[in-house]
Amino acid sequence: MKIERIELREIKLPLVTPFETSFGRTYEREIVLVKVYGAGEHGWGECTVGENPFYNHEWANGAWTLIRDFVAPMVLGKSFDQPEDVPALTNKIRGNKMARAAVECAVWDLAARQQGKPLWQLLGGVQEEINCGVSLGLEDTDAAMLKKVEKEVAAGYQRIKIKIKPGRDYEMIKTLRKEYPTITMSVDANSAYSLNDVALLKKMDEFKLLMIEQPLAYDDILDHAELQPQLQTAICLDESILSEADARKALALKACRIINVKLGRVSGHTEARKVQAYCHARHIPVWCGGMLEAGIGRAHNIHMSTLPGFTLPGDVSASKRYWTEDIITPEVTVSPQGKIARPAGVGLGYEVNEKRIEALTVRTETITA
Ligand code: OSB
Ligand code: MG
Repeated sequence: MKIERIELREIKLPLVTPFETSFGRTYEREIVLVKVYGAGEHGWGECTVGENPFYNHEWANGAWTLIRDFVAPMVLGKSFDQPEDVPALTNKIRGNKMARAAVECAVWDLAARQQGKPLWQLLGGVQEEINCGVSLGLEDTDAAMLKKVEKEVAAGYQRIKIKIKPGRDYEMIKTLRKEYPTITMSVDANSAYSLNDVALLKKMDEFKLLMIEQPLAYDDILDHAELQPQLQTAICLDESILSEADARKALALKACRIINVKLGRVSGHTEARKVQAYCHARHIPVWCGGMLEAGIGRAHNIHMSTLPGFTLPGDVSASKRYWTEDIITPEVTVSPQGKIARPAGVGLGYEVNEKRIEALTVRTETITA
């Protein structure tokens, strides 16, 4: 394979409802899209960075510059056999995995199109449908939270994840649990707590949560290893797992019992498959996390989620929960049983709506070999 041209495009896309986590509130997404060209075909990737460097070190404007100045020159014009060879072309770059993943994922789509296969087939996906949950952002009142839970339970989602932060945790979850004693529920702290909060975190065992996601620092596996044996509830690591090597360390230290795989966070499909395989061999369940992706990123997540071991419901849910109109057709829909069917078409298996993308575009840049 050889990449002849990379097009960068930034779009602005308002969320239908703002999304609040312990690190901030998002009203509108700024999304960097990547289109790669090779041998008369093209492939799409979506950079999963946030608008600011609060979830991790990366952010949209930084990712744009990094892809343009470093990732693109390292990939363009190079001959390689398969998409698995792309990470090695860019691994001189430290960190910046979401920026690198945007290009790597686009190359996977390109390879699938060149071979006339659906992406899931190229990845080795086995599941015909994927299990879906939702991630619910923070609301100021418990009444507003309850309303959101009610809506998503009625829609059929298999698991409800609630964002928590200090001051919006124990009492709020208690209220939700009282109303919904039997639904599968989890919480996500996005690193808002420390080992000083062990007593509070232990108290949450009474809610029989499926997991508590990333309670402690984003870069700290060791403190999670100290916390996990003190809790009945399973810890799931999100921010702390950037690679198969991190998964190995977290499992060796028993820092978690579940791992959230985010394509961008681990630098793309190649590494995501390694994390999945490592966990699967050790009977550690994984699930696909979300980063408020538009359709291209969402489609990549769906393909990844067909791999064995993605058994727990992920954060990948219907397009309409995020956007008045998505950038792919058909939009992603979820069945009343809370499942998404894997697409049958070539590559991503969804049509990229270039007209819609053009209308949302705030800047473009083309880089050639
Ligand atoms: O921690 O999983 C997270 C969104 C932005 C940043 C981090 C996270 C999230 C979500 C949203 O939980 C998942 C989604 O619906 O895409
Ligand atoms: Mg998370």
